[in-house]
Amino acid sequence: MLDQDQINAFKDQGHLILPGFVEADMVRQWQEQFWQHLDCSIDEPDKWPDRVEGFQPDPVFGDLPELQGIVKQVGGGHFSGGGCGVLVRWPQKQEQWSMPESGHLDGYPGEGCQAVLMIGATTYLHDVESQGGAYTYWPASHHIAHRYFREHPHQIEGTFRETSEWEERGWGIFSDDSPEPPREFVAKAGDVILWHGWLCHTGSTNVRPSPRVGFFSRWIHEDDAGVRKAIPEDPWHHWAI
Ligand SMILES: O=C(O)CCC(=O)C(=O)O
Ligand SMILES: [Fe+2]
Repeated sequence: MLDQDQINAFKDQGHLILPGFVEADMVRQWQEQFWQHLDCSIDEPDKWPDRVEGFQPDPVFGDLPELQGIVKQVGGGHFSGGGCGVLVRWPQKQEQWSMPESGHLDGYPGEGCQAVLMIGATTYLHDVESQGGAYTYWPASHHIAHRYFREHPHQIEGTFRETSEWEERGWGIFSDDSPEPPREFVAKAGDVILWHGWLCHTGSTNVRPSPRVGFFSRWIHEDDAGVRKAIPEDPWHHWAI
């Protein structure tokens, strides 16, 4: 469960970092499962596959009781989802690293809006250093999306990608006016970042020797259609915090 200071920081910054959230023993088990699935080890880069298919940790990240407890706390029991996306960014040492220039909001993969994301959680299977393929985000940018969708409530359906502003700025609509520059989630294995569904974010290039193995869990509101119908003045209207 989060304490009041953590809740305040999450609301203010649109994200919250929980160091050492996943127990070391769990991380070790997940590491074993992962490398067993790939039939090689982290010390055998020559054997690493290009793509990782069909891997799910057991238990899945989104099922960890401590994480479910937090999601229940912040969503008042009305958020549904969890699961575990597994996103691997293998080292690309020949690439030049630079900080990503723009990000995206989850929920808008193709045309239209898949669902309005409420909260996401990300952890790493191995430590990730700077320029190591970190999840990268614009701190406090969730306020920008809230302002934008208050002004343009229908664009919640994804039609912001049909506007002239989009032509000019793309996803910059949700990050250009961010109070701070983008930041990498540089973290130890098992550290967790909770992020508001409207936090602008993206992946980044990995030019370090270690693979970036990210686990992603996401929750939407059980009444997603209702959430889309009106953008409340209080950005926390659908939350329990
Ligand atoms: O790989 C990352 O760190 C970010 C991936 C991402 O933004 C996504 O899967 O929606
Ligand atoms: Fe994303």
